[in-house]
Amino acid sequence: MNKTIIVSNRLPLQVKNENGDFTIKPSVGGLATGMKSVHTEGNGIWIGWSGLIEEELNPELSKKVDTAIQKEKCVSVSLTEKDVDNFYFGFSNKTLWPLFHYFMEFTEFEKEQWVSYKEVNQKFADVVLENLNDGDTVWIHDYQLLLLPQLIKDKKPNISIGFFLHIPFPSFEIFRTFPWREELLRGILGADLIGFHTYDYERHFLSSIKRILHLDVNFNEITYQDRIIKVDSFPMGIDYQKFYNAALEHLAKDKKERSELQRRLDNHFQASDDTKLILSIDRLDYTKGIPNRIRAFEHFLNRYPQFKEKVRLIMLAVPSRSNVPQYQKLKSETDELVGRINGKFATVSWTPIWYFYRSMPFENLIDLYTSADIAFITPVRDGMNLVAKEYVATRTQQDGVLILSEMAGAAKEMNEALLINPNNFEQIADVLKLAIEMPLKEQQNRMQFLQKRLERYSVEKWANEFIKSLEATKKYNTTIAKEIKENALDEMLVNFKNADRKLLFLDYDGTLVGFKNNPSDAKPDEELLLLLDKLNEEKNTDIVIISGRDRETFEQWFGNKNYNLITDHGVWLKKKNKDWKMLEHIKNDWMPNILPILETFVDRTPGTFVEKKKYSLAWHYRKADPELAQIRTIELNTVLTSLIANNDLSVLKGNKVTEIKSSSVNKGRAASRWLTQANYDFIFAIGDDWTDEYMFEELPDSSYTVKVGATKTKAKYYVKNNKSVRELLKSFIVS
Ligand code: GDG
Repeated sequence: MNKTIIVSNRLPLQVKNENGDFTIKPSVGGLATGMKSVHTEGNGIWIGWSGLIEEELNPELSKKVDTAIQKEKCVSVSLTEKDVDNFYFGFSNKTLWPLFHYFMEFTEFEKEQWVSYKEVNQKFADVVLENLNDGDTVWIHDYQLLLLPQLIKDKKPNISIGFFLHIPFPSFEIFRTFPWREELLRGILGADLIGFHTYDYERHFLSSIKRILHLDVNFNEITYQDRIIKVDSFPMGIDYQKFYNAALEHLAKDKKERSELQRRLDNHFQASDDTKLILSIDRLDYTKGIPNRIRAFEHFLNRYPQFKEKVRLIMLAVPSRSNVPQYQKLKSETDELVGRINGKFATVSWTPIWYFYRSMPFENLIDLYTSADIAFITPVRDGMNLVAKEYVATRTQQDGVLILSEMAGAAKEMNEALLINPNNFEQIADVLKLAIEMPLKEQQNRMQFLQKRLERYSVEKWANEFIKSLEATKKYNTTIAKEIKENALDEMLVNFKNADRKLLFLDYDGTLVGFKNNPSDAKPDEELLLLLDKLNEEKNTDIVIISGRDRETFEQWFGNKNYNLITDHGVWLKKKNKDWKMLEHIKNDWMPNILPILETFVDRTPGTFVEKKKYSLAWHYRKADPELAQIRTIELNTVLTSLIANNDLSVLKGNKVTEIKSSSVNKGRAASRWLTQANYDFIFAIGDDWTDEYMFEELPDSSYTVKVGATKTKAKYYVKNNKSVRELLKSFIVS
């Protein structure tokens, strides 16, 4: 039975070592809840680190722990203390975490830690591969395991792999500073589906893919090696019912059953009728904007002194990564700030900030959520932020106000919250006042909208949507052409040998030679000429180089050769031992009208130029900014629409080039015309570009049509790149 393997840095378990006695409890975090159905279905397993280091365990204990972990359908990856220091506290939390959250000043680039990151990703890969069977699906989570997708894909190319990043993906301008950027991106590209919380992170990622790896991206699909990789956004939800029901139960409790914390909160409300409680909950992390929040609250008390002794900020900061120096500094800064502000404003009966530096049991979390009039969530950068969503889910009376930083991923789907810029203290002070004074009706209106969406798009739904989308990529990748190798290649060569009359159509740019920044630099090299000479001498074999290039260029390059040539997309033909002949009589009186338009595009798009051919005009944008070029091509198409219809022209979108030419010529027509000359029983055509699709489409079904690069095509087969084209052509040489 096929299964899903979930992989994350930590297992969803709490393993405690108390003097050699181990207790294992499933942890109840959002991710574990969301993945529950995926994890428990069939033979599903979860692979990750248990939290115990190798040094803590002898072989006997280790076995004991593993057995207990297995009972929870989990498998542990064993890590040493050094691994944890360098891979987790080091590279994950001193490099990737700050860099991806735009904290460049905290980012360390240490080679030793990078090496450890690679080694630990390999350790994870080894455990996954040990537990993997054909037909299984793997879902990898988060920034600690960015290299894992490719490590698995290398060994098991047919396994379907999903990857989800829980933190932001930064803008290209930030990501480009990372020394091992290519390797990291290629690591992620081992996945078939790559998920982010928001569209912004998705487009930042795609932008890096285009600019750093120069890969083709078509909307949200990346063509890479022989696969199409899908990139999409899946905003993670929460276990809505769990929070909603816990809040209902909490409110139904009578006084005696209430927790100590709740009793203290109740006392606060007894102080006066118009008292308000403002709540924040987060891990003590510099991304969460804790010092900013405290300063903004100070600013609020100064600006609106009427709220002194009425409002209180209750701040729960959960200890986190306290081995990392930046976190220690943040802790002292927070302590100091809270101390200073409480010292400055406190009265005998009131302290403005209640600050807890600890984690609390779930029950207390619910006490806080249900008691707070306002949730005050102000990260300076946050992948999603689930606390904001949890607060909303506990508001069973639909009262309460959510103030949320627009820098949190959650802000994208929580428009009814009061959105703030965490660096704008004036705005925050005004918004706090607005929240305190917001009429109940308005609170309820906003809450209703927020709750509806959260209830619908729960964490379970999130997980299922991701898996559904991953399933869909499987079908997708089987519909693209097959790579021509092994059996298919052998069969083709046998047919070639046995055929009486053979025909090979060969496209030039991007097929026989690679792309150069300047088209005139793509001259045939010695190796290619030798290969073409040999093919040309094969018995009963016609080779035809069929190209959009102009006659003059081919004459210059191949004038002393005896090849069959078709140029200008099919306008000119030169047969072996014959002179050039015009196949189509084409007008080019349209060119003076179109050229100035293209020139305005060149002026506005750095790195582009127009190639003036005899029968067509080509606008090349290989060296331009890929995103700008994409926008400009759409724009150009719109501008040309009416002109091309009136002049019987067509616009061809080639490989980083848009070409305008007469509709009545194309490689398909030229190829069909060639076929009428003889009775070929073996036909082969190879090309890389849209212009070659006409040829693939027109040739008889029995032909071998081959695309260079694994993209959507009408061809039956593909080869990876120019190098493989030459290898393939060599195999036709018999004599
Ligand atoms: C990362 C991304 C993204 C907090 N204190 C206590 C406690 N919590 C629970 C909350 C909430 C969770 O921890 C915190 O989740 P966040 O989403 O707010 O933040 P990160 O930990 O930074 O998570 C983040 C998330 O991944 C998911 O993709 O949203 O952007 O940074 O569920 O309730 N739970 C208990 N006691 C506490 O004291 N029991």
